[in-house]
Amino acid sequence: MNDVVTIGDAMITFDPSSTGPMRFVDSFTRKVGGAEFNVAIGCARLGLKTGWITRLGQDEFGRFIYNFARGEGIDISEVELIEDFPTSINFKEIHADGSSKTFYYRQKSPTLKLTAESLEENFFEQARLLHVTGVFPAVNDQNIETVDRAIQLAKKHNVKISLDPNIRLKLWSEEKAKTTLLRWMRHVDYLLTGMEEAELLFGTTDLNEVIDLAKKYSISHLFIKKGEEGATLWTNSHLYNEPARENVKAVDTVGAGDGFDVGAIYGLLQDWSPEKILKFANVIGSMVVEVVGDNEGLPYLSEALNKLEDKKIVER
Ligand code: KDG
Repeated sequence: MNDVVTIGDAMITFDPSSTGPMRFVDSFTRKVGGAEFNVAIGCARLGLKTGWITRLGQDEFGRFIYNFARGEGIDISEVELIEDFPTSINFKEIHADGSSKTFYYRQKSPTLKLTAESLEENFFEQARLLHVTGVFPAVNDQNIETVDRAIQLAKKHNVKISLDPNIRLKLWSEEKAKTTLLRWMRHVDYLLTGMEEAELLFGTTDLNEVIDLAKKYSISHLFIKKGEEGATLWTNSHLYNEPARENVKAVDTVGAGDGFDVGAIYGLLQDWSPEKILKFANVIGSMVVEVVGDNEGLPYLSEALNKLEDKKIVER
């Protein structure tokens, strides 16, 4: 039985050896990435039983990701390697302030071989939470149908649903992102979004209006991620605000939102107080930006709890 189930398109991520425009970078390090995959890695590191549904190419990169996921202790029973479909890749450009650009090579993604019909109902039956984001459905239209079915199965088995809009306008249009994600909104229990994405979806940056819409969709927990300014959580008619962790030196901001989601999911599944959930989510997001790579900064539970409690650790 898995606590968390997610579904996504993973990539080999090439991290640049130097900052600045990618055309001047002459070497890269091979890592792995993918928004939903990052969340799976983070949840597994915290000790949650985590299942991941995907298709990878039957190639060297696909085998590397498969073994990586297995090494992290993720349930890969719903991962298959597909012949003649290359594993997706992306190259990152990182700037001196930690911000970045991404260049995708993920057409003819192996997830084209993952259909709604191929989802195993028993994978959802005993899960506690299904995490979906806007990246997987943006990769190809068929993935939208697959998420439709995943949501249907989750609802059938009373599995909570978390959604991170993760809107990638290099992959789909604003209009399509909006129509698709809003169609799923009434099934969402936990919405984890930035204000920019909320504006694209709901047409407003007024927090009260966003809360009213969340109520309309029966969202029980609305998280607003604000990066260096911390985060806000609206739940049970209350609004909670937590500042970001202090003295964080960001070297690579990619994956920070996924880290936040991991902390929020963990806290929600432990039934923690809203304040503690927010703080933990902020802490994990901040740990991700302190390390180069989309998921290398995702902590093990003891590391995250030490940071949460601000414990001084003897390192040598
Ligand atoms: O959230 C981090 C992801 O953006 C990264 O790992 C790669 O999935 C990815 C994407 O689509 O950009």
